[in-house]
Amino acid sequence: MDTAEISKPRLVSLTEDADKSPDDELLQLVQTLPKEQGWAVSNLYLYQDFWCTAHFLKPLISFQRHFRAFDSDVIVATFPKCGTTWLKALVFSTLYRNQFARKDTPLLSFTPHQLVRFLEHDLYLNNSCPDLENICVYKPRLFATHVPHASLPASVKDSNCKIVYLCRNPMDVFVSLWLFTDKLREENQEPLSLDKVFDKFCRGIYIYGPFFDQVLGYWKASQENPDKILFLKYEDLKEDISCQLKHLAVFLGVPFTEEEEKQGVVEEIAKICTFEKLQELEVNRKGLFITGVPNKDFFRKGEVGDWSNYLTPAMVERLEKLIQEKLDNSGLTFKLSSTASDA
Ligand code: PAP
Repeated sequence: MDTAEISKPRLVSLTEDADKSPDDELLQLVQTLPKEQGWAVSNLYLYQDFWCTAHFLKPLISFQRHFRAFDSDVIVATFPKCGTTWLKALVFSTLYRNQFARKDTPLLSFTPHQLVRFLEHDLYLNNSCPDLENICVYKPRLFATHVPHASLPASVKDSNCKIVYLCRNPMDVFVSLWLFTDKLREENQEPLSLDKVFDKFCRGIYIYGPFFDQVLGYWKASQENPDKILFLKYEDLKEDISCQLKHLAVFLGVPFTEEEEKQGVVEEIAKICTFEKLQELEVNRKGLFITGVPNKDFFRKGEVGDWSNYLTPAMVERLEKLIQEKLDNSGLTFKLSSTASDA
């Protein structure tokens, strides 16, 4: 393999030391991992049973080796395109609501991804031991990750830190992933073939995939330890955000007081975090995310059931079968449209 694959990102130079040669240890590891072509350009490597790019292996391993969780930490965990941006905004606004005037919420000036930073592909990207105490302006510390439960650092699993996990129905996740990834391709590249990427998605080949393994990993862990892991669904947030926000606040140990409820604080937080509100903010319309992706690409449609505008009946049938097969006897169900009941 080419060493550049480890050290250089595909879109922009992410790191000041991107041209430094990577550890031999890492190179050796990558050479032993099963490899598949990714959806856009980068190859994917199967590391600890999930797919990831060579470039993100180094920060991922640093996160796994060096991160020490505090009991007070909160970690937002998601599979990509399950509503990460929304969940970051909601948890940030709920947890820190008494640390700033709501009319001056930092969400007006910073993107949710700047306020709640990813551990493995942001904080540990350029630094194997970032100074998290100083980086985290608000306390308790709040982080984000896409890493599967089984691969989280031991201190996250063994401490009393809390994890808020958000999942979404796989049909909408797939469409969101496909349209997002299609924007990442180089100008001279063909558009991503829906058939090809759909087949890869069904075979679990996407960054952080397989989807079902990750979702079920967090689902089972949340069932075993509901005080530690709160398992939320995008469709439920869409259906009744106030109820879900109250539930979230109780889980985080900062329940809304009667006074706050009377003052409409819950509704205010829900409103500033809506797709429409966040999408129209200048900070989310301009600038680039750390990987070089435009911030605006994190706001596409934000609906339940948009898959029906893209997937063929054969694709729907294949995914429905997969959902049935993978979730059988797990007790986990997904709502596939805003009007349907759970499937
Ligand atoms: P990430 O996991 O790559 O960080 P994530 O935020 O999960 O990104 O993905 C963006 C999706 O969340 C988009 O879904 P769509 O393609 O189906 O439209 C985006 O529109 C949606 N999204 C972003 N912000 C919100 C929000 N405030 N409310 C609801 N959905 C949102």
